[in-house]
Amino acid sequence: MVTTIREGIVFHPQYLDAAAQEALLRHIREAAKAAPLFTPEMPRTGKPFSVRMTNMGSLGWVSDRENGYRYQEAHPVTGRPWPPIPPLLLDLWRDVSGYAAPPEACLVNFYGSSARMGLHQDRDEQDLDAPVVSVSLGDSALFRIGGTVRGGKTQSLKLASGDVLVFGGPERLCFHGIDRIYPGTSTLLKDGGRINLTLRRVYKPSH
Ligand code: MD3
Ligand code: FE
Repeated sequence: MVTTIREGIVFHPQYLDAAAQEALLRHIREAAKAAPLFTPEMPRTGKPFSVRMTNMGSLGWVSDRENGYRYQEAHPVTGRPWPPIPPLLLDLWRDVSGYAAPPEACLVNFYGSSARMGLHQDRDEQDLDAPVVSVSLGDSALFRIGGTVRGGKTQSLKLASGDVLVFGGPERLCFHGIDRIYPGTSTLLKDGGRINLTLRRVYKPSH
C-alpha cells in the first residue's frame, strides 16, 4: 500500500517485512562496529543531541560546537571513512525515490526511549531536488510535520518498524521532528529503542 500524506510526501507503511528488517538490522550492526554511534552537539552551544548517530556512504552528516552542521567523508571520532550503504538500501532508494542518481549519505539515528528530535529543516544538502527517504526500525515514534515556515500548522503521524517515507518536491524543506518514542512497541531491537535511516543526496549528480 502507498498513500500520499500531502503533495511531496509519500508513505509506504510496512514496506519492509520482518525478514527484511532483520537483514537490514544486521547491516546496521556491522556498520556501527566500524563507525560507532557518536553524540552530535548543537552548533555554538555544544548542547548534546539526545539522539546518537552514525552514517553509511561516501558522506556522513555530523555536528559539533566548533564547526556546526556539515557533511564529511570521515567519522568525527575515528577519522575513518564511513562504511558503504548496503545494497538493500540502494535497491529501496531506486524503488521509491524516483531519482536517477544513488544516495551519497545514509544517516543512522538511534533513539533510546526518552530521545526526541525538535522541529527542524534539513538544508545542509546542495541538491534540494533529490528527495529524502526515511526508513524506521524498532519502537514506534510520533513524527510531526509542519510546513516550510516555522510556527505554522503541523500534522502528526505514527511511524512503525518497516515503514518508509519519501519527502520530495515542495516538502523537501518542511519542518519536521520526533516528539516521542513508544517503548515496547517492537521486538526487533532486544534492548528497545528506535533506529531511523535517512537516505540523502548531498551534491547534484553533475558535481
Ligand atoms: C522531511 N530524522 O535525520 S525521519 C533527520 O525519525 C530527521 O529520525 C527523523 O529528521 C527521524 O533529519 C525524521 C523523516 C524525515 C527525514 C528527513 C527529512 C523527514 C524529512 C528531510 C526533509 C523533509
Ligand atoms: Fe530532519
